[in-house]
Amino acid sequence: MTYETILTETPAPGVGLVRLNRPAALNALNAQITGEIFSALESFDRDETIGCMVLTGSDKAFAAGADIKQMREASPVDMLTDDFTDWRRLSALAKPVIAAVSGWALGGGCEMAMMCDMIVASESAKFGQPEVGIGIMPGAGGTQRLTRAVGKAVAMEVMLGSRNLTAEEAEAAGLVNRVYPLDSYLAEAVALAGKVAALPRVSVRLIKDAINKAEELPLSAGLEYEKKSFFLTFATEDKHEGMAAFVEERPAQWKHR
Ligand code: CO8
Repeated sequence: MTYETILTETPAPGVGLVRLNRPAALNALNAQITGEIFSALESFDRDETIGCMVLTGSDKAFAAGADIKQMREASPVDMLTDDFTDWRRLSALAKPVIAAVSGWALGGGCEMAMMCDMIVASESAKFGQPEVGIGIMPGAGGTQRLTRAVGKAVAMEVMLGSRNLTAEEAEAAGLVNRVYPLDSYLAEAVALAGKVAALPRVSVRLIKDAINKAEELPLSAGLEYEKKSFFLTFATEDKHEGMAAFVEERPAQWKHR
C-alpha cells in the first residue's frame, strides 16, 4: 500500500515502524494521516513476522494536535461522522505499540501517544493538552488517560493552566517510560520493541490486553480476567517450550503459538 503522509519500515527483526510525515504542519492530524497510521499499524498487526510496533514523528514534533486549519469549519456532525474522530482502531491493536516521542506532543498528538502501550521520549519532548486555548476541549482521551496517568492535580494544570510537561516531568509523573538524548531515543525505542518482539507473542498479547483491562475493571473482575488469560497460556506450545528450555538450561525457541 502506498501512503502519502506516513513512512513505514522494519528497522529491526520483528519491529514495524510507522513515522508521521507531515513536517510542514508539524504532523498535525487529519483524516488522511490518522487513516494511514491506523492502516499501517493494522497491517503490521496482521503480519506474522512483526511482534511489536513503533509509532514516531520527527525530532521536532511527534504531532502538534489535530489539524486546526481543517477543523476550523467543521460542524459537530462533520466531527462525528469523520473517521478521524474514531481512534478505537489504535486501541484495538493486539500487538504492543511503543510511541517514540520527540518535540511537540500536543492535543490529539499527546492523546495518540497515550493510546500507545509505552512511551519512549527524547529530552526535548513536550506533552500538552492546549485545546481550551482554541475554544474546545480534549476529545480523544486527554481528560481520561492523562488524568489516570499523572493524577488529577497535574492533569488540571495541563488542561486548564497551559502547562506542557517536559520529558523529565512526564517520566517522573508516570506518563513516560524512558527519556533518552535526542540522538538515541528512536534507536532505544526500536531496541525496546525488538526485545518485546522476541518474546512469545501469545503471552505478550494476553499481557497487553490484561494490563489495559486494569484501567477499566474493578480489581476482582480484573483478577478473574487475568486468571482466565493465565490458564489460556497453558494451552500454548510456547508454554511447553519455555518451561522445557528452563529445565534443560537452554534458550527457548518460540513458535508464537
Ligand atoms: N493544526 C494545523 N497546523 C498546525 C498545527 C495544528 N495543530 N500545529 C502547527 N501547525 C502548522 C502551523 O500553522 C505552521 O504552518 P505555516 O508554516 O503554514 O504557518 C507550521 O505548522 C509550523 O508551526 P509554527 O510556525 O506554529 O511552529 P512553532 O514552532 O512556532 O510553534 C507550536 C509550534 C507551539 C506547536 C504551535 O504550532 C502550536 O501551538 N500549534 C497548535 C497546537 C494545538 O493547539 N494543538 C491542539 C489542536 S486541537 C486537538 O488536537 C484536538 C484533538 C481532538 C481529537 C478528536 C478526536 C475525537
